[in-house]
Amino acid sequence: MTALIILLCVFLISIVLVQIGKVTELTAQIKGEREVFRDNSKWNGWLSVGFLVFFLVGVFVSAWGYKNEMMGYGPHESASAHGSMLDDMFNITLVLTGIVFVITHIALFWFAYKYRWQEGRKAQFIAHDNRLELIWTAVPAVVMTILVVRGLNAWNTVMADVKPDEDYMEIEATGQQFNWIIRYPGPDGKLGTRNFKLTTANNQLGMDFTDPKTWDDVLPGQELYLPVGKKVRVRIIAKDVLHNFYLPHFRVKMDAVPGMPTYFVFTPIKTTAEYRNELRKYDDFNVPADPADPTGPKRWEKFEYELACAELCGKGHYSMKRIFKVVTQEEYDAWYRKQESFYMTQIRNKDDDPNKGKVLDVEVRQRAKEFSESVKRALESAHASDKTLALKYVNFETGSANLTADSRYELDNLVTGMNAYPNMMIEVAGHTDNVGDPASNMTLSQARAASVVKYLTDRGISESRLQARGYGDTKPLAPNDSDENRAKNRRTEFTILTPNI
Ligand SMILES: [Cu+2]
Repeated sequence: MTALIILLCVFLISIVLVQIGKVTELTAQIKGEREVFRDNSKWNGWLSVGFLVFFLVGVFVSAWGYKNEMMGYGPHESASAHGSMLDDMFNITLVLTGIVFVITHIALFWFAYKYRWQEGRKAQFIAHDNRLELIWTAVPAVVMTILVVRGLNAWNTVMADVKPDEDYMEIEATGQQFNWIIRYPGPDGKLGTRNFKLTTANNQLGMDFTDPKTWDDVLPGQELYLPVGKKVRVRIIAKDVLHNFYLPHFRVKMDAVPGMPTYFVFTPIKTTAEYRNELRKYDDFNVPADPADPTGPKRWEKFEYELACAELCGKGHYSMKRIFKVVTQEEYDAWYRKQESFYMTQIRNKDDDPNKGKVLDVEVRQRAKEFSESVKRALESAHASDKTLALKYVNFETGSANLTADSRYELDNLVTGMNAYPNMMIEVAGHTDNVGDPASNMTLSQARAASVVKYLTDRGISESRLQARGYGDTKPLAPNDSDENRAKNRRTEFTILTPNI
């Protein structure tokens, strides 16, 4: 129906226009062609001026109306140290081209009015004018030079890599269809080596676990944190197709190219909370975030810094969104402490661990710390049951009392503990499962406890502080009904005999 009415209107308007044309022709015949031509020229001149005013006013009114959508202005101020530099560049270009735009439009339409056809006026032809040529060549050249020099300066500042002695943190972003895998270095501050040939379903980044730097690397969950005011260098990598690492609020945008690592360095200067507080001032952000829930949180309260992929990389492109929370250093440290090493939690001692069967330095350090803490706790405890501690990493060769090479780490911790508490006396106890003959189990467990005691006395601990005792299969921790339980029952323990230290 609407379409029909529109068609009808168009038809009627065309008829009116045709009729006006006919009337004009008739008047021309009556009044004389020349007079009509002069009137038309005058009208066209005035219409040009009218259009000029209407157009320029419209341009400024709409620019004012949309000012809050412009980058670097109002709610769209940059949240990174270099961001305002880029915004300023856009704004200076906008102002300069804006001035040219206004002048050329005024000139165009004002000239159309001023030099409209008039009786007896003749056009003047200028074939060549050196002065004019010079002006309209030199002025744009100077303006362009200023813009280009500023642009180059901004480019060099924004794209500069970190200097070797600078304080910064490095993270890695790997784009793949369809998510970003973000890697943080562990406490060593260094990201471990990668090799694409090592990529498996469990090791999607192809991290090289023979490199100790990978052992503490962290792959955080959905929530990513950055400390405010800290320079961040992002290594950007793509696994499959082109992606683009885009953090619009920080004015960070860099292609992720397969086979060619890129990077971007930026410093967040506003925490998420500070940015929300700024948005709060604007009406646009004081509406409910979810229109279906009018009493729910406002838009400014739900604001988050987003990471997007700005390359149309495939069907699931939109789902590459991630959230970066910018927080104070203390909040960041608290979050970072909760993160666990990917290697230690997902790979260690599984089939694809190249270090399977080896004790790593970090584990030696970690176990030493845990050991001394548990001895301290046992000494402080009033309960007799807390005084017995397992020597979890002390093992023997099958069927013999010979200690395995790796047992020394924990036994050295025990030596350290005995030296730290010179009055501490202990009983070392050997236990077996119920496989085999009870009498020989008893003998074996006794021999194993004695092996441990010998290790300690060899390292200078007085024999008077040590007792070795074999319990055979008489004190199982669990019923000997499964391999798992039998493994639990085969154990070496020590009990602190001195009640108070
Ligand atoms: Cu993508």
